[in-house]
Amino acid sequence: MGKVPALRHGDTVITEVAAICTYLADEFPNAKLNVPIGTPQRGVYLKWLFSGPGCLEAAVIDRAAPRKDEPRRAMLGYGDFDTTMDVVAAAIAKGPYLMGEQFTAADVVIGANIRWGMMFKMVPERPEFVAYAARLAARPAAQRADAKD
Ligand SMILES: N[C@@H](CCC(=O)N[C@@H](CS)C(=O)NCC(=O)O)C(=O)O
Repeated sequence: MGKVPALRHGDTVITEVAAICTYLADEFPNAKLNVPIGTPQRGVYLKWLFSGPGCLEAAVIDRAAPRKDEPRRAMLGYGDFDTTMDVVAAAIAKGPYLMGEQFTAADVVIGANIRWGMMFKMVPERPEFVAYAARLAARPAAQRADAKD
């Protein structure tokens, strides 16, 4: 499918941002980017990982490239754009990260979407989003990644 990004780890090739991030977080638990099986909050963590591509990305892309016919709300996995933004904004307003004090792979997925979306004026520059993107960008690992990019 020509997918970007794609990760090769040994003989395994993984595509889909959320799958890549979930895989790396589980494969390298010492980095503490996952919420392990058996932790009650893992359900919330998985919810955010799946809602990155399932809701946030879909809402943003639909807004940027509108459909010819307005789909019925119930047909969209994300409901509507404004609700999707409100839900993410409320979650990160509690902060500093989606899972509270722990920075996880879910922040990599959702945070990249928010940052990229604001960069291209596809996500509104709400104060919660601007502050969250700044928190993520200030992380040393993000700065190392940006320097390589
Ligand atoms: N939903 C994608 C987001 C990344 C994405 O949109 N990738 C685009 C390129 S930026 C892609 O691979 N498109 C397929 C193509 O260009 O053929 C994922 O989770 O990997």
